Amino acid sequence: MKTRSPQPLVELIGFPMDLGADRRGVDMGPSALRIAGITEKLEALGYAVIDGGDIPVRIQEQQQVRKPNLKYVGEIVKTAELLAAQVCSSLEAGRFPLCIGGDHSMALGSIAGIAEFCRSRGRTPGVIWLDAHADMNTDKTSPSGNIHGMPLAASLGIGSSQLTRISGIAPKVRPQHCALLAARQIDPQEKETIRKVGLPVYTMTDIDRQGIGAVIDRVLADILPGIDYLHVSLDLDCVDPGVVRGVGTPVPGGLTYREAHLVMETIAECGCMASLEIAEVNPILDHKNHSAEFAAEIVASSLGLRII
Ligand SMILES: [Mn+2]
Repeated sequence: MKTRSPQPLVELIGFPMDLGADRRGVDMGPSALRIAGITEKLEALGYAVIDGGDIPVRIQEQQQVRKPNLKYVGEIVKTAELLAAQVCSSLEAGRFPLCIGGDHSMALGSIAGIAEFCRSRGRTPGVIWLDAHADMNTDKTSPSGNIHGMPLAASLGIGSSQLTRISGIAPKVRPQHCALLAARQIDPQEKETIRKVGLPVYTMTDIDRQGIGAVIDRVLADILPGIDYLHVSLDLDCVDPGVVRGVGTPVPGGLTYREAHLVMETIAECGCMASLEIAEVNPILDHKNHSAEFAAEIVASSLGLRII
């Protein structure tokens, strides 16, 4: 794939969504990231940044759960379509969409927008998914019915058509063009689905054994030749809760501070990332906005911040 232009205009798009998760507070993520100075950090790197504001999401108190196996599906699909349209038009304008969440159901919309953009230009999208979980559940397998555990499956065309058909494209991306990194909590039925579709997964065990540098180099070497477009979807819970505790669903044994930065620095060096999203920042579980500040630094690393 070709590398993107060196300094595209970055468009921030907030997705203040917590309907996809049981634990509340991630709807404040976009605000926490703005307060953490995400715009200023990117401007310091020489980027021009525009803030596209937040996608309007109705609060939980205004709604009811009608489908317990797909909680709040109506509002999540509606807002995902709005996000998809904004991401697609941002890409059409030559910008770099930076989606800030919000729970990880955000990826239903961001990847839908990317798929729409790629389809109209005959391009092949690929996704690097950094997450403690696999997000490969469906309405049939999810123990909770929480949609933030389903967006990777849905993007691959697996699960309820309500989720897979967002923006009218299914599948949006192929398993061989994706990689899941830093996983350490995968449900038994998700494991079956992963094996069935052949999704490449690099668990924390793989990262411990091979080293994060070798793993990210291999992921890029494997997927870049087959794609024209790279999206990175980062669930902040990929990082160890000892480093960031303000995340939606913390799981011990995650990436260290430096491992997380090295992944993003390596992605920056390849100059191949065309869009990025940061999900599951939860200020309620945090202390003095530390986790959003970490997330903002991670974004800066992925867009070229270097130590020297
Ligand atoms: Mn996730």
